[in-house]
Amino acid sequence: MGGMMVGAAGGLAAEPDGPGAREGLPSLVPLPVSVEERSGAKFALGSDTDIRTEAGSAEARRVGEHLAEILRRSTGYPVPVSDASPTDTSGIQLLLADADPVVGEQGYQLDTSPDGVTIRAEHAAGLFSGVQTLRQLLPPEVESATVTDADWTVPGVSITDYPRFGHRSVMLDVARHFHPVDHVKHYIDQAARYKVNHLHLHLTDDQGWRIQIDSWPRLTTYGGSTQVGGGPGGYFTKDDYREIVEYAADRHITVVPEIDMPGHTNAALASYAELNCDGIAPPLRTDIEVGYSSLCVDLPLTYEFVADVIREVAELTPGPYIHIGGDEADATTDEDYALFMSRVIPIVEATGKQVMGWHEIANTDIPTDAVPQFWSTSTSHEGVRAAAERGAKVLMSPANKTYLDHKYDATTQLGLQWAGFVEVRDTYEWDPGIHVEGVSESSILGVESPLFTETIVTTDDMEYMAFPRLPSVAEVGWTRAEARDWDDFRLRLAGQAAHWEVLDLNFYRSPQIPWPDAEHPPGTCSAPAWSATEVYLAGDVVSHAGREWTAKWWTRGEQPGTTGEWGVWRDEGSC
Ligand code: TNX
Repeated sequence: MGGMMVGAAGGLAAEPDGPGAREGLPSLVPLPVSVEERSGAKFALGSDTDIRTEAGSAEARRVGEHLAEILRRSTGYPVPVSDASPTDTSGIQLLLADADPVVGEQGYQLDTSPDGVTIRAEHAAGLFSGVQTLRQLLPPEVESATVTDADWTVPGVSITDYPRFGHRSVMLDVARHFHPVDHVKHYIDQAARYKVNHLHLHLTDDQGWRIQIDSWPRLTTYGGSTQVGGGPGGYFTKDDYREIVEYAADRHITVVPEIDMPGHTNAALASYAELNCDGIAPPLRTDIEVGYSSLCVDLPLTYEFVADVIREVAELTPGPYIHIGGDEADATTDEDYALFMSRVIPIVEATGKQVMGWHEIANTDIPTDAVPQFWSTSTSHEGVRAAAERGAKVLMSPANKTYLDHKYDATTQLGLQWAGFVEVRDTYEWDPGIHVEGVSESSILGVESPLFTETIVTTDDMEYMAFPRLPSVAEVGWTRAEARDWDDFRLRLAGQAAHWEVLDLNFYRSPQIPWPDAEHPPGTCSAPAWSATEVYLAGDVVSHAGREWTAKWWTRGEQPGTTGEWGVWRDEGSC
């Protein structure tokens, strides 16, 4: 059965394996630790394929049901799910025994044989990750919402895989524009595909309060009644919120709720006059200014308010973290900010939860189990460095690398740009383990890509900003730095597009990625591929990103398609 090691290229160059086989291995994102191709071990799903899950494990069964649902929807096969038995090893097996211990808490092994696919892990989280890999190994039609005809073959592979960082997160701001439960579930589905395992919900901000708090009902009935631009806003009832938490948990995603304070609190201050130092409620705000609001640090009622809110939010939170914001508190003096945090952090800890906060919290005396979230565009921060030195873990979301609300380039209609443009390559080429001075790999909890929503209204907007950057940051969080290579990644990312087409995702067709062209499948360009190090003269023709380009004058290192109308390369169309 001679295995062939597939390196960072993820098997793109593998040989076709008999008539009707799809060429090579499908591209995988995030790139697994090791993928060995096993020609002759491919498995064809059929109407008799079943799923067998570790006997006695309700969690493994849930993962099996999740996979069955996807397969039934697209293949139309019945795909029954039952207990695994040692005597029948055919079909799709999801097992919690005999995994190589190297896979750890979240990793898995996936092996195909002509009789089936076996995924082994130590925990259900690993099985779930293995199932996401299996989805990418199947033809893109597996994502179809209706029964489709396709060659339901899984290529012969042996994969061992586990993440670099245990905490891989996305953030969604439901405060600037309210995003109802359906939008959130949709986002969870997209994130889960790329092995993201946390969802940070930015639940409160100046423009709206989005989570029901029984002891302070006007926070939502009044404070949730509008949003950026003046639309009707909205909020999650506790039942809505529980529904999100459960939906996420079914996809092995833990929800981290954020109550942003002491700044970003205009909606709360507008809802309750008595929370203001002067006793006067400000009007609701629908603009996107930041840094003007602050809870009243000297007021005893402020801490009763915080304790009530945190208690009710903690009750809704099975996960270990509560995020207390703490960013951009420009209307709070440094002394007041430190005093506020010294009183609020113990309130959170009294509920048994761990504190997360934007990195400004590290300017105060935070406990070592509090997690500062680094969002700066700079690569040094004294407070964060000192917290890490004392043993704190840091969550990495540098704005110029991970902010999904930022414009890709000058032509992007949506988004902000205070941290500069954030193209796909920017989100890929950085290393969380060495990004911040004095904060080493062992101090990094993980990586997050935040989606602030000042300009983001619809699910189409969300998709456009998140794809393809969300999968890129997801790979930064999952795959070891030594195994990551931009030239390889862009090809694998291009390979994801076929799945996104089936899902009807509104993704941004970055000129940095060689997207497949349905009429001109990749590989039919005859001109030599553009190379960043080659010197080209006027008239030279290259192929790049599935298109042909002619140089207008001498050039080196300037990528075709990135410099617009006045660039050196003339676009001759797709090839
Ligand atoms: C800064 S990042 C903010 C948010 C904005 C975002 C827009 C951070 C911790 N605070 O209030 O929505 O920029 O990119």
